[in-house]
Amino acid sequence: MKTPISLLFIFAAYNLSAQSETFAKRTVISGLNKAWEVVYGPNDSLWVTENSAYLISRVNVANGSKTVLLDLRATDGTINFTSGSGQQPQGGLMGLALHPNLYSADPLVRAAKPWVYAAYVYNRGSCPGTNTSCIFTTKIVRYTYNGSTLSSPVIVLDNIPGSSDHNSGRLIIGPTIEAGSDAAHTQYRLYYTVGDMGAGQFLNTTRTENAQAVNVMEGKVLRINTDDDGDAGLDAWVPNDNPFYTAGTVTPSDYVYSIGHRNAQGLVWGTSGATNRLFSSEQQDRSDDEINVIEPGSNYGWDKVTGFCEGNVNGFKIGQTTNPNEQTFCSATPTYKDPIFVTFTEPTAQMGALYAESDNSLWPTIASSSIDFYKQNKIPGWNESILVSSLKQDKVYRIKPNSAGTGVLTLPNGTDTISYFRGDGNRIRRIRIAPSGLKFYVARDAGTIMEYSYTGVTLSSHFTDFRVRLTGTAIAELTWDAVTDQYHDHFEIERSTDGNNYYLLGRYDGQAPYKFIDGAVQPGNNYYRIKQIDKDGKITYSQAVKIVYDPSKAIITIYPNPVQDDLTMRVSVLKRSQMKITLTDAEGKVVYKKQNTFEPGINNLKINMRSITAQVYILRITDYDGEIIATEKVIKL
Ligand SMILES: [Ca+2]
Ligand SMILES: [Ca+2]
Ligand SMILES: [Ca+2]
Repeated sequence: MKTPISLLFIFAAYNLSAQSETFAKRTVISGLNKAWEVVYGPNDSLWVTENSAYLISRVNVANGSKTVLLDLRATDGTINFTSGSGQQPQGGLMGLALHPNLYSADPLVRAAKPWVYAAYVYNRGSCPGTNTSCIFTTKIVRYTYNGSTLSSPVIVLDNIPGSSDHNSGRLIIGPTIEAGSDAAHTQYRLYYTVGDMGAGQFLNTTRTENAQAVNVMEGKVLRINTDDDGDAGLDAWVPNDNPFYTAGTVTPSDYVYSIGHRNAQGLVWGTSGATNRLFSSEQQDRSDDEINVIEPGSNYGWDKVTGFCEGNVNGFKIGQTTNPNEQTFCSATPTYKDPIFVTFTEPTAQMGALYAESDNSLWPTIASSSIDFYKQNKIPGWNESILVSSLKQDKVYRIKPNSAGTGVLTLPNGTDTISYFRGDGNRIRRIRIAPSGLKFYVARDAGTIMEYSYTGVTLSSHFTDFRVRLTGTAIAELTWDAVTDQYHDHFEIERSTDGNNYYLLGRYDGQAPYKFIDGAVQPGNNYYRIKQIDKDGKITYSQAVKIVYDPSKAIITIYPNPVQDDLTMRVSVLKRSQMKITLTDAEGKVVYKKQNTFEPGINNLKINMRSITAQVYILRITDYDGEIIATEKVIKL
């Protein structure tokens, strides 16, 4: 029976063709006791968890030197097992997340929330029956980072079920401060994956499958507070807007964000189109490894559905379901959500042969171990891609979700997947993208972390930002940022009053900073765009920016910029006007929002920027009807 399966697999793998981009590689560090999580930390460091050694360390990217920040086996006596064979649960020390404040250049911001979160299996409990693995327990703990050690453990969530298999264990923090009923409930949230404990297979053949049981944490994505929200008891760490939250005694379902997961070891937020989405990579059984878009309250199907809800496993045991009918379950379950992608699948006609194949290396799965999101205009074609690492195939796969988050796009090789970073040892545990978008870190179970540096051509001329603001009567100032290469010749500035027919306003031949003044802004709608022209005539357009010029409305100036303390907006209006001011970071996260009424004449409005992280922000001022009056790039020092 091996032959047909392995032939099928080779055929499927052939479609996942290899890369054309080039990379230089080096080993950052070796000799690790299996790096499980790798986080790109402040000051070009990699923060690493070693799963059976229970060490949390900081690795200097440049020279590979390792500083142990916490040795859990030495400090936590509740870890009651060794790393020896038959003792160590799957994973062990797993997820790690750094509070966003730790990335701030402002020491006061860092000192306010110097927190690091780790998830680990700590208790080996009863081992019922000879054919059942031990029941372990997992917890999520918050530590305080003082620059050289992690101390002051605070238990965020305890009594998460653990197993010898399928603990999942990925821990991340959402990209935005998430709203709550008051200041204490408004904070960043943790997202954590718990697997199905391997129920129904190998040592856990008789373990109950709980992925569909809302009030058991197994087979779930959990959502948890990063800080005490002031509620009594355990509720201090439960976000009150979780989809299954009920006030009163805290139960496991209060933490649950989504259900029906088998083993989601990858979890990442990414912006595709204009929407922040939570993507997961999930290991399925004999085929159908999934990429999902995780939404609150949704059901991802395990152990009633695997891969798409098309019936390919109908009649074949999945999890503890001996005779599944995928379509029957999906039509009876309105919260069910299909994956956006499966790496390999098999039709029903091949399932019998696949189930007869005992060598799991021949199953058409990749055993996805992690996922990261590429949001950079650096490597041509890569912006808004997902990278997925695999334990089985010694590869990192790139796929590109569509902007609606419902499926994936076709890549330049004509298929949905391109693979990278092959040939340096098997079992890739983690892929991490550096903030530069040009370096990639790959942790392998062999104990190494490799760095792959992109050596190809980076995107030629492209626009990274374009802003327009009214600076006086019928006067608009246009400023833009663009990356240009040796083929760049000049820019042309165009304007339209209908967003369709553009007219040339002028030409810019100089160097950065790029700036153009339009001294004849039209009353009503004005659309602007910048055209970049190469020496050979090749053209790239910026996005269009629309402003509305109503001479009766407002003239706005903003200073100082860059700003350290207070940003002053000087707003001159002819009549009483209500405006909305928002400040967003590069990822679209709103860090400041205010509605203000301006009185006729000159108004000064100050925004206190002291506690805001040092980076580039976009300030938008819109009028009561939502029309943009001005957008401005603000640099916080
Ligand atoms: Ca709460
Ligand atoms: Ca699924
Ligand atoms: Ca299916």
